[in-house]
Amino acid sequence: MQIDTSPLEAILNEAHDIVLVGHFNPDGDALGSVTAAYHYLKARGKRSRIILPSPYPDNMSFLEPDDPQDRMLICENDLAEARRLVTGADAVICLDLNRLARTEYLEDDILSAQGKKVLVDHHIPAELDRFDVAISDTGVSSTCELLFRVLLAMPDIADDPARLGIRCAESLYVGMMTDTNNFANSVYPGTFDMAGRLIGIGVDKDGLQEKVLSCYSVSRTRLMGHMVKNKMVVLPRWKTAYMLLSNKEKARYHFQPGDSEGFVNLPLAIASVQVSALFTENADGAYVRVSLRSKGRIDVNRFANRFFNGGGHRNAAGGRLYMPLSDVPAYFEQALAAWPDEEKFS
Ligand SMILES: [Mn+2]
Repeated sequence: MQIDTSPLEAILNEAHDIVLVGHFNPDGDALGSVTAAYHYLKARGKRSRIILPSPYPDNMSFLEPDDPQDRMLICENDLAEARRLVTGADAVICLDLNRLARTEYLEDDILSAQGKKVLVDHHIPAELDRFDVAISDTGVSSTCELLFRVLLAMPDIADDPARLGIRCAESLYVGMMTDTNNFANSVYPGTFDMAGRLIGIGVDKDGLQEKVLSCYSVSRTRLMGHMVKNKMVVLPRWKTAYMLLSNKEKARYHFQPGDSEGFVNLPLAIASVQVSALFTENADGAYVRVSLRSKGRIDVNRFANRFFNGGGHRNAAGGRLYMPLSDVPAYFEQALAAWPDEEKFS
């Protein structure tokens, strides 16, 4: 993969204050990519601030920049400050999102900001024309893998991963590891190449795995058991399984952000299940979060697009439903029945 980084290089050369923006409900790839970019820019002598729409899972706090002044800013804690930073930035770099609406609060602010707009993302392209520079590739595991390629192509790194520094390298590894579900999905030859090169410069693979993937509470593990045993509905006719997670259950199991990470993958361990869905009531009850996973050529991106106000990738997508959780099963079964065959396979 050859990436022409000269337009990005030109923007970075001119910019002094930069903001790095991730998506709502930030996951490992969002956090990995914004923090990796932060460390790279810092080493280049640039000031940057990370802005996230909503809080991140506790187990990712080790990715926080060391400098207290540079701590990640959460819109839900201080939206006015987030807007001020976006407005005043010389460059706004969005990572791991394909639509500005995924920033939840900042779409209009980013659009009207004076600074240059940059996108680095691996979702199906949607709004490339809204950016001055858009680096978008779906043929990678994660935004972190794409960012790794971009950084290696920058003149100051010159294809030498050792020049990234260990914090940057760790962040990149975390995003790739979490988005691939620890090398289980969306893995390309380049993904292993990246992993090998990062481990080669000292990234502690086992340590990161333990910190990020083996980090849950007792109650989270019990909630997972409850979901599989009591909530999973299998629809043999559609080779599909789904689970509903209500706010009541979240309270009962002391739910923390990130606790339902991975739940949607569990039914895919069943041989006869090709599609899995998790429907989670949002904390304020305003909508239901939809997570979809599929095996092989079944395309849940277009399914999410048509029926669930969302999108993503072929085998992993998400969206929202604006209806009570209790109405979801009937809607979901209707959607499965109405899913056109020509959109089902890609
Ligand atoms: Mn991602």
